[in-house]
Amino acid sequence: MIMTVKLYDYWRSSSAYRVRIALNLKQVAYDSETVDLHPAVRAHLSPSYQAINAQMRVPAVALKEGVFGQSMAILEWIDETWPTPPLLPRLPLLRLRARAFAQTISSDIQPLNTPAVLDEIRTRFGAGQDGLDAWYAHWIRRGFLALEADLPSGPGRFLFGDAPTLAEITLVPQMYNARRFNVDLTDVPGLVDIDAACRDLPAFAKAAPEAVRTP
Ligand SMILES: N[C@@H](CCC(=O)N[C@@H](CS)C(=O)NCC(=O)O)C(=O)O
Repeated sequence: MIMTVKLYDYWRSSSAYRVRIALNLKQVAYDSETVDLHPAVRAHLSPSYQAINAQMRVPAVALKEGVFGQSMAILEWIDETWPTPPLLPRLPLLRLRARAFAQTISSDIQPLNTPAVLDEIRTRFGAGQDGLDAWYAHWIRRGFLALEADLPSGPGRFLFGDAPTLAEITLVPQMYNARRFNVDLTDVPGLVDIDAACRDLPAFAKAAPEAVRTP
């Protein structure tokens, strides 16, 4: 299928980073349109972006049928539209585990640390920078320690064999956030190893924030 996807994107958004990785793994070309989330700009809250994406978040994909947000739904759409290479393992039990791993990050970590939530804690409850940093690290560490305690032990370089899945696609951007905010990773060595192995792959390297950085 010949098609170029338009992606509403921001270089530092971990949710958009997931979609960039998946599109690269599938070798699907995309045009990135920056929605500047920087606190001094907050373009995602502008009326013009709200008219495009009522959720006022990135990522979103613009298709001829409309604009659609939510990175995990977009990842599934990508996998269903371009089935090769698959983003999930073959066996149902491993698919369950890969999805659960990904959702620990996409449902239990990232939503608590997104700018909208941090802004509310700051403005409504008066949290200072130390409090915000502690909050941020708390949710990453709680999720990461759970993932580390239950890492799959099958053969292969990655979590579920010799190819990355939804699990790694969500892990690597969250590890980026953890490093960016100096979260202690010394007791999650398995996650650190998987992250490093993934970042060696061209599809992950090309999607990295430093590789797609906009001013
Ligand atoms: N569940 C959404 C989360 C999207 C999300 O929170 N994106 C962040 C950037 S990583 C965002 O746009 N935040 C804007 C805000 O918090 O106001 C998804 O997976 O796409």
